[in-house]
Amino acid sequence: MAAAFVPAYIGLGSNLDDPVRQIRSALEALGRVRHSRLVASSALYQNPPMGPQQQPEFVNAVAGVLTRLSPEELLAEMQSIELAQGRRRDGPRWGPRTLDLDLLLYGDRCLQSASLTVPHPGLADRPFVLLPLLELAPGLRLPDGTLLARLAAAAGDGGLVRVEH
Ligand code: A4P
Ligand code: MG
Repeated sequence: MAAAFVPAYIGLGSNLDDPVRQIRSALEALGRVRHSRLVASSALYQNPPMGPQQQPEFVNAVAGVLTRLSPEELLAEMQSIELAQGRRRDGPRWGPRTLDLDLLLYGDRCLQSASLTVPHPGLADRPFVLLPLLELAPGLRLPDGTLLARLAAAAGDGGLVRVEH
């Protein structure tokens, strides 16, 4: 466990079994992760699927946490939330899922192991990650110094529509 709280950002995505409910219940579960605090969550955004097109639209959001867990410990907590919400890992790549939780950023750390790549490799070009992240952290820079706002402007709006509640 880390000696101090580290800010981390988590991407949430769902396109099965009432995606809005899946995202809301995942946010609640993230609020209960040990040695961690959920400090911010973006709006929910509906948007077309990246990858195979013959699947339902996704709902995506981003959460900000402060955590004393290591990146691997935090990933394990995220995976148990996915499992608790009926996530199965036997579908096609980029196929439909009840819940996908991706560790986008863990402080300024760059990690590459068999189980974890941080920053998340898809972060830089996915509007459904960049726009909710920008909402939470407009001045954020990635560990390599790139300004998030610059990536978001380059990626475009990705057809994101804010889910009203
Ligand atoms: N892993 C490595 N790094 C990370 C990280 N930073 N965060 C490993 C989370 N996991 C990480 O993940 C496979 C393995 O990646 C994990 O066991 C972990 O050790 P997974 O969640 O089982 O697989 P996946 O999510 O199906 O694969 P992948 O390639 O991560 O899919 P993506 O990139 O998440 O894409 N369209 C829209 N509009 N919105 C979406 O959210 N999502 C996907 C899935 C496709 N199309 C989408 C969306
Ligand atoms: Mg994933």
